[in-house]
Amino acid sequence: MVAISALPYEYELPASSHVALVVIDMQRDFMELGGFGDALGNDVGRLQAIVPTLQQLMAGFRELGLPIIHTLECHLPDLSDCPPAKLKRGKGAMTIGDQGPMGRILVKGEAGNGIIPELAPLPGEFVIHKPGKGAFYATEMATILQEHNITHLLITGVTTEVCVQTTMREANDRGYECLMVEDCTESYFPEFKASTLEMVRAQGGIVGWTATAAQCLEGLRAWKGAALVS
Ligand code: TIU
Repeated sequence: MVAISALPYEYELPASSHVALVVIDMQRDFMELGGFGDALGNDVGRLQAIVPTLQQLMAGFRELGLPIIHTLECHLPDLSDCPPAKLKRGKGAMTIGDQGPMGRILVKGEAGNGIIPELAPLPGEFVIHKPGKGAFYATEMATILQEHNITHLLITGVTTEVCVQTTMREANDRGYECLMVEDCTESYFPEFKASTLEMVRAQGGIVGWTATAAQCLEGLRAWKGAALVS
C-alpha cells in the first residue's frame, strides 16, 4: 500500500483511489490591498508566502495528470446570492459589493475577484464559484467529485480556518479522505493556522490528515509509479 507520510499517521493511497487537489480562493480579494480581506482589516501580505509552494504542488498534479479544482468566493452582481447576515458582517468602511480599487468587492467577474495570475487555472481544470465559505454549499462540487469518482482530496488555499477548514469539514462529512497541505495554506492569524492543523489531526485524525507539499508529491509519485507497474 502506497501512502503519504502525514500526521497523525500515514495517509493511505489504495490503488483504486482517485485523488484531486482542491485550491481554495487564491484570489486577489484575499491576497491584495483593496480587496475583501483588506476591507475586513487583515494583513493580506502574509498570505503570499505559500504561493511558490502551491505552484510546485499544482505543477506536480499537472505532471501526474491528476485533477485540480479551483474555487472562488464570490457573489452575483445583484448580490442575490449573498445572505443579509453575510452582507452586514464586518462593520468596516467597505463591504461586499462596494466599489474598491480592484472593482466591486467579492463580486464575480471583477478584477479583484480573480485568482492571482501565478496560480491561474489551466483550460480543462475545474473552477467553482461559491457564495459561502465551504466549497459544497450551493455549488456543483459534489457532482464533480461524484462524476469523476474522486475519493481523496488534498486541500490547500486561504484562509486556513475559514474557507479551507469549512471545505475540509464538509468533505469529511461526505466521506472523502481529506488531507490539508500544511505549507500550501495560510491565515491572516498564524495562531489560527497552527490551531486548525492541530485540531484537524487530533483525536486520531478526527477531520483528516496534514502533510507538507513535498511529502504529498513524494507519495503521489510513488502511487502513480506503482499503478504503472501493476
Ligand atoms: N476572512 C477570511 O479569513 N476568509 C474569508 O472570508 N474567506 C476565505 O477564507 N476564503
